[in-house]
Amino acid sequence: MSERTVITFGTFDVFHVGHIRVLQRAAALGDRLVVGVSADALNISKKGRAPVYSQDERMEIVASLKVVDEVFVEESLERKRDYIVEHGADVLVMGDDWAGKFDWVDDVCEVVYLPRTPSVSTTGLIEHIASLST
Ligand code: C2G
Repeated sequence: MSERTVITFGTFDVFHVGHIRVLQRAAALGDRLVVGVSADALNISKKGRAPVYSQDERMEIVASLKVVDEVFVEESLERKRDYIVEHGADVLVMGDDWAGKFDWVDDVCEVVYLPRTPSVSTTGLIEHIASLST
């Protein structure tokens, strides 16, 4: 039987336990996990601010994880189908904060939304850290 490739996407800024858990659960759905790490420019256009960690740092962190086989830069949300085809992915995994948003790629692969880990977020961590200095 051929290898089953899983693909997922994310910013993974200020890396935390919610990030590793979604990557572990994604990896468990196949034999090989490919991760698209969103570009700094994509974040600025999407969230109106640059990530705390640069795209090179975020790529380095994600690439170092034992559940991750390959990383690449995600330049645009609209190119999702191209990335899936280029990397030969059989399944797209996204957290359920994106539920339904990427169903339009279901002609090229299976689409799975996994529940987010409760009570942890990059925004919450940034606010917490900022509050320590006031
Ligand atoms: N996540 C999670 N639990 C949390 C926080 C995040 O499971 N408590 C998951 C998200 O659902 C996502 C992944 O971790 O699957 C990365 O989250 P973000 O870095 O917030 O990614 P985002 O900015 O939503 O970028 O193409 C889509 C984008 O690149 C996704």
